[in-house]
Amino acid sequence: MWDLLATNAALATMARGAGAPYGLIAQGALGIADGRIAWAGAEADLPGAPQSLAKETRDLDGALVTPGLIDCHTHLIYGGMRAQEFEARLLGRSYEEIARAGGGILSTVQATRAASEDALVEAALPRLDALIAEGLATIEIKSGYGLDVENELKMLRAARRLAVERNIRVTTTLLAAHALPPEYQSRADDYIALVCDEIMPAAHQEGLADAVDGFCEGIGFSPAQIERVFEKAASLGLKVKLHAEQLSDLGGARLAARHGALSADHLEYLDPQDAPALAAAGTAAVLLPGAFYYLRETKLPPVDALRANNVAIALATDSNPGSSPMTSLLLAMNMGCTLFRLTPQEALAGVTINAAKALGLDGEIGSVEPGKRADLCVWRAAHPCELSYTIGYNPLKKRIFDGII
Ligand code: DI6
Ligand code: FE
Repeated sequence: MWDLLATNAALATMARGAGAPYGLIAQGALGIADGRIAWAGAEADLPGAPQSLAKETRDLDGALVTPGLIDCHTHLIYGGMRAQEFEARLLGRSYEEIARAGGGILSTVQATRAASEDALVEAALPRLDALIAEGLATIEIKSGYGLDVENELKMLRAARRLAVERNIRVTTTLLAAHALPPEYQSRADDYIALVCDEIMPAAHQEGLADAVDGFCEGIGFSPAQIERVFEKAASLGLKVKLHAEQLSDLGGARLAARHGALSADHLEYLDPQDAPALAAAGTAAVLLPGAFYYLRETKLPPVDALRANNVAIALATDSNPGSSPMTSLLLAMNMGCTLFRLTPQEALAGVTINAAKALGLDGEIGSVEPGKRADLCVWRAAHPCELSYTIGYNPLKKRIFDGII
């Protein structure tokens, strides 16, 4: 006996290999038991009379049901904000210029170090609530504004606590190799040693890091330095991912693929010839149109090459105080379509099944299929392309997390 049977739904299952676009089942039904999807298919194929199958049945009145949304790349935990930097950029200074002058990421590092764990949680909750209001079920949250043992761990603990404060799944990523902390100026290799010898082992020992990330960039770390981070992560059994080719092409995506990374993220400056390496490694491409938009980038990620090589394309907010102060996955979907020319189907896959793949969780979440967690959204929409179509309109009717409405 299932806990719940929902009938009369338009199911956008987003199941891989489904024949119909979006894996759409027009007159669909869905059984939920023990927080998981027990059955999903055409109502006509239900294995019995509805009342005999579940303790409770609900008629969804033809509403659209999708997987719960997944934001697979965020920096949601941080102290302070950077509205003045936004203003400075409008007065003519560039993002890189500000970063090199000790502003940018480093100003957030200062504010994050000064904040208590409680304060970080309090500051992040309103941002998280904005995402949840649009159907978020799972969020990846990175450290990277602490840049020492104590503060990186503080950020990761704050991230984990969000899953206690709200009904969501949180995955955490150690991004200690995000920027060079001021006390290590001109000693980048020594800082990488600290990351490898102290920060990463400490985070791992406390079970605070589900993965390890780095910023491979002129204003970040070199491929050789990132490689040291990746090698250490592998020795601890931690998965890796990389901020690659955001502002220039240092070959980060190739490096990520060589290390079997879960994802390579940003990728505006990706050489199209590197797409096959991502595909062969099963490394997802995470596109972040919010940062592209906010930095007024003009170089487009090579979407055609990613598509042609069947690289899984995910979309995320990159929610952070500097380059993407955005807390809307629906807006990321719209921007993915308007700016990167993704189709609405690719955009929805980008925040469901492919985002799950980017987190290594596509066996558990990301599609409406038997066995997966019952994370679902019920929308005031007749067709899934509507989710990418509007700007600033929220059609969410109900959110189901782990089987609970
Ligand atoms: N790339 C980004 O877009 C964020 N981090 C990164 O490596 C920006 C972080 C910030 O500006 O605070
Ligand atoms: Fe980022």
